[in-house]
Amino acid sequence: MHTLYTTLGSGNCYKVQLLMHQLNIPFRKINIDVLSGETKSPDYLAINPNGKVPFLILSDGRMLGESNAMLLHLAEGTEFMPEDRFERTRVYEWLFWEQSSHEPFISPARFWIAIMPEGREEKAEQIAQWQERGNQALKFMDKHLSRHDFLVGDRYSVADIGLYGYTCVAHQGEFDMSSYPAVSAWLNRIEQTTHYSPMMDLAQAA
Ligand SMILES: N[C@@H](CCC(=O)N[C@@H](CS)C(=O)NCC(=O)O)C(=O)O
Repeated sequence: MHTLYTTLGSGNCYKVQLLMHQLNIPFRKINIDVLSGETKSPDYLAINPNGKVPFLILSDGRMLGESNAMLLHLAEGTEFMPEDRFERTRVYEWLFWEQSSHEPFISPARFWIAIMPEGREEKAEQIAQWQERGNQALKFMDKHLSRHDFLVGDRYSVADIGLYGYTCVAHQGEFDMSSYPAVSAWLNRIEQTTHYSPMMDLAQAA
């Protein structure tokens, strides 16, 4: 069985759990307390020297960091990964974009507003910058999704799961989702897919 090191409330951890849940892949979940610094503890660094979650140990003992690398590995050969070469490349394109132009802005804005609000005042200037860049990302997604039901090939794929991880909690970073009707409709569409489960349900599952 695979083992996933994860933490509560992380979109990066959630996306991997959601894919495994939807693929019905059994896995052992080990919760790491990021807020108390457990990712930087000697015990955890001995497992993952990069000191981050999620971290996946495959059933054969091989290890993987980076949520989107995990998504690509787990989706290979399933209905979540297109067979067509160009569509596969489009999946990579969205997942690379998520880590460069979406998650780095939406995730910290949400973190300092909803998860660590005691730091909000001190971070106010940065939060405003993250919100500006996050809004650019949501606008870009909205334009694409106003013409397509899903991100790649008009069918649900691992690209949607990768982007869903933090888009579904963007409102917690005070992103006004009513400004993004196509993104909101896409979130609803994902929530209707087979074996979909919300972030907190999967976080609390054994
Ligand atoms: N690019 C990485 C980001 C991983 C990441 O930043 N994880 C955060 C939680 S979402 C973390 O481990 N933070 C704790 C730390 O940096 O010590 C991925 O997609 O997996």
